[in-house]
Amino acid sequence: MFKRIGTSFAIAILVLSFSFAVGFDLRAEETGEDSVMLADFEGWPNNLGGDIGVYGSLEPDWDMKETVPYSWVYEPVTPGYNSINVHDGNKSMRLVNALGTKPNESWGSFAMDMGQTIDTTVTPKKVESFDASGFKYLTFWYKGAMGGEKIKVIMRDSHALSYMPQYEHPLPPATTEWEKVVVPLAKAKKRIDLNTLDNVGISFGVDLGNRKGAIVYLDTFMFTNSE
Ligand SMILES: [Ca+2]
Repeated sequence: MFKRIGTSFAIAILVLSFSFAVGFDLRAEETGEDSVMLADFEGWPNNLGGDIGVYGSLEPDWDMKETVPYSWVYEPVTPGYNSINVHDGNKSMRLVNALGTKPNESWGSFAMDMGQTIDTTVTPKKVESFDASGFKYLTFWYKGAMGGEKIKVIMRDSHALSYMPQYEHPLPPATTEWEKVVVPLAKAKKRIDLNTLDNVGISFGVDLGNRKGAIVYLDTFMFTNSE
């Protein structure tokens, strides 16, 4: 009798522990405590619901899109598509310098809002800020078409008075392989308010030493606690 009760009790404890384990796993995944996807470019707009945009020398000439490479989501319907230019899933982001509507602009940038647009009547436009203070790193992958392409990570918070980046993080020149970038947010924290992050982007223009027609691919932007 005692033995049977003991066994049932042990099984009950086992089942209970198992449910707890599963419960905790699900919760971690649902809330994304360890990492949050900012942009995988598989859906629209970005994974946080914010707009994406390309400006300056990166602005595409859509009339030429069948024959001239352009800055935008790189996907199976893109002319000349090759899956080696995608790191995860079927889509990445392609940046093309100075082949669009502003070939002589000295700067070019790609920008991602951290949340939905709230007010477009002010400058910079107001968006739903993202609290990145619980994460140690911003990580993503990049790959050049030729190698040697130069990019910089740029960030802006809700206190910014203009669209000029408040924090810039230079990177080694791209190679023709996919390279992982790990930006330590502790460094950014000295210049921007991570509690109300509004925009994360990439600078990729002539001003960084890029030639006309330089191409770089980006994929899988995440906020994470592990490198
Ligand atoms: Ca992707």
